[in-house]
Amino acid sequence: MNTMDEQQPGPESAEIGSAPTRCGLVALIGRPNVGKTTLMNRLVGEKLAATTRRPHTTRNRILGIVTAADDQIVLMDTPGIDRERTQLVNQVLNRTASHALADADLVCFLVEAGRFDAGDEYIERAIRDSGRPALLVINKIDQYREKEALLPFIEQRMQAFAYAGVVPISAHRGSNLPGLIDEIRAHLPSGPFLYDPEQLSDRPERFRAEEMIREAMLERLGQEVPYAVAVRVESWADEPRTTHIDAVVLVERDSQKGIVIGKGGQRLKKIGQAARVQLEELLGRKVMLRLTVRVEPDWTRSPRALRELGIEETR
Ligand SMILES: Nc1nc2c(ncn2[C@@H]2O[C@H](COP(=O)(O)OP(=O)(O)OP(=O)(O)O)[C@@H](O)[C@H]2O)c(=O)[nH]1
Ligand SMILES: [Mg+2]
Repeated sequence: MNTMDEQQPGPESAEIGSAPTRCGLVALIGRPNVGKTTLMNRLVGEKLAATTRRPHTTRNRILGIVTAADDQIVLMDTPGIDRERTQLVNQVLNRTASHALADADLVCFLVEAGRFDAGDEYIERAIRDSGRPALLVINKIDQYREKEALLPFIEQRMQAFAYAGVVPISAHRGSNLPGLIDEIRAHLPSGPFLYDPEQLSDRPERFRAEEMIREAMLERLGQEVPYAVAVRVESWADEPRTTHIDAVVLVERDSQKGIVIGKGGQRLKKIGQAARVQLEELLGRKVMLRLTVRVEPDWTRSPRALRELGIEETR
């Protein structure tokens, strides 16, 4: 006798059109540069936010929405948590991540394969204190050679905290992302969708454009300009053939302005060219981009300037 058959409802009990849905807020939490945004962009299948080789790239909570059949995963990308942050801008970033943690139905704690330091421990403690269920997501396995060390590492972490699951991935290569999605789905609460199934993010195109410009810029600056750069789109005009975008790059000091502009304006030109290519891909049309660099002294220290730039505690 097949017991499976017995458990299936007969045709008379089918609930047509009323399949129960699942939906949850899933926070991507981790140290700066572990690959949180790369993972969100990959899972959503579009570039929603900037990713760079530098730490402290993400400055806002950004939602990435993945809807498939009866499940909706609302990913919350967050700024990397840095336990040694002292500047105002950095404290704001840490708080944004903490709020996301408090709001989450499930936490994906991202770590880098082969590296677990005091910064990760600090975050693990915060997750434990939050009382949220968490998956340990071990990223960048593509560049990790000592695979035999992975099991002892996982055992060690499971002793420190009762993770609901452990998933090794490569966000960059896309390895084991279906495995991660399955693991997330298994922990989603039942409930109605929070967003339209067609929607991919809570952010407008303008925000994505600013992110693309910022990414093009950060990738082309050395360490001389720390994180004191921000981008603001000041005007946007969709004309029949072309979209005209004017954006300003804000820096804190004249010396930084010179660095961004480069000799004879060469660096700014290259930044603009790279950003334009990305913007044309995003919008699917021709883009004319005008970039201006402006000095706004000490914006990273001014609560008002941070707010105006959209760098605020989002929840
Ligand atoms: N080799 C490898 N590199 C990766 C992987 N995932 C992300 N990266 C790289 O790691 C760097 C940081 O990625 P981000 O996605 O910006 O990291 P983040 O955690 O969002 O960083 P913050 O926003 O600064 O907190 C980028 O250069 C990515 O290309 C991966 O699976 N393998
Ligand atoms: Mg990021």
